[in-house]
Amino acid sequence: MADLLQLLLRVGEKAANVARVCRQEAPLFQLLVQEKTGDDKNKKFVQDFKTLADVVIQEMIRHDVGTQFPDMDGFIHGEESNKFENGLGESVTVTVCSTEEETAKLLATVLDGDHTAASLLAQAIHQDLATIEASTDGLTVPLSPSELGIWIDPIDATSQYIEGREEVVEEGVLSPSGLHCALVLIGVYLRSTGEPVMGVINQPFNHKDPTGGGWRGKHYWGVSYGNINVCSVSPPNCGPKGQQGLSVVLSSSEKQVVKEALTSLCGPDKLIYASGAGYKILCVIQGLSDIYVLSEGSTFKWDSCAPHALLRALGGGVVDLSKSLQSTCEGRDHNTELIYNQPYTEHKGADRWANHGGLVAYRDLSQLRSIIGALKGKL
Ligand code: 2IP
Ligand code: CA
Repeated sequence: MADLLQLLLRVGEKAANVARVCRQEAPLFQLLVQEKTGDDKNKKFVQDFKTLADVVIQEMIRHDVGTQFPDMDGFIHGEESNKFENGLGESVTVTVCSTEEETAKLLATVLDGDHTAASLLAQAIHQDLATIEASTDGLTVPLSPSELGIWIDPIDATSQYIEGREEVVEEGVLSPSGLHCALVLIGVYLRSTGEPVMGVINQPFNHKDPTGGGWRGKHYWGVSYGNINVCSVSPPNCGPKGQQGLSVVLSSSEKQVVKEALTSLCGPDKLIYASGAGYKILCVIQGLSDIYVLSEGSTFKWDSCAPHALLRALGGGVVDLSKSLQSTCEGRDHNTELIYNQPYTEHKGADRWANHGGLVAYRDLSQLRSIIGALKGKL
């Protein structure tokens, strides 16, 4: 597991590099921000470039993990399908090839022959990165790759990534929108039970290099299995809090009835709105907010798996909101925690992997109970 964690940290950093390169290199940036529709759309160009950037990152992670851990092949899932169809009805499967040149050639076919853009992307994909500094020494977890599966969100909060607003983010303060909300999320779950056991989060746009060297990223990781709970983020030292002190982070599109119930519980000024499902859970992990509540089924397994593992390592978790509202269990109800190995078979496509019941991300069980109590009978 320590080997797998090291590899995921490295591929997370490579993914962040690809995300940064797409914004830094003019030929790629132009493709990223242009939305071609109708007559403007070149029929040889597949879908949009942002989808291609997502797929390229996802396939790179799949390739690198599958090469080092062949037992995980077939259990590495992501948000995007790697099969593209262009406006001419031609189908192209985007994969990472064994050499940079071959990958560039394949990418050029979906970039309508733009060899400059294809080469820049291929270069970032095939870059060999040094080992990432992480105090994983002595970390042994009795799990083998053949017991594990992976969920990848190549770039969460894509809209913030495309819009690209550069906020000056103060350390330790939740900042609602901007490039820093875009995250690479890689979560590992146990195939048998579906519980999240390891997570790597890379924030490609954490801060700007003060010497003018462009954006610098930051990574976070956690492992939670049995008695082993290790997280790169120290548990926030919040001290005991009354209900009036609880802060809740929400999607700006959250329902009015939820906002009202939570305002009654926590008091005014305690509801904060932020972009990105992954970023909101990261805010709970870092103690920038106590709880994240989402009443809609608008997130997916790839959004929650990685940050869920970090929260578990800190003693918290992520529960299904609608199951929690029905539960009569007094203590921790393990049946309400989100799991990652079972699709909703009555749904189709990506919706099979949605967190349909909504979710609540928490660090402290008593705070979760207060929130569930406040929402009971309201939804
Ligand atoms: C999105 C993204 C959105 C989020 C949505 C996710 O993933 O994180 O920001 O909505 O749930 O599925 P909101 O910001 O309202 O919480 P992606 O950007 O990868 O599509
Ligand atoms: Ca997402």
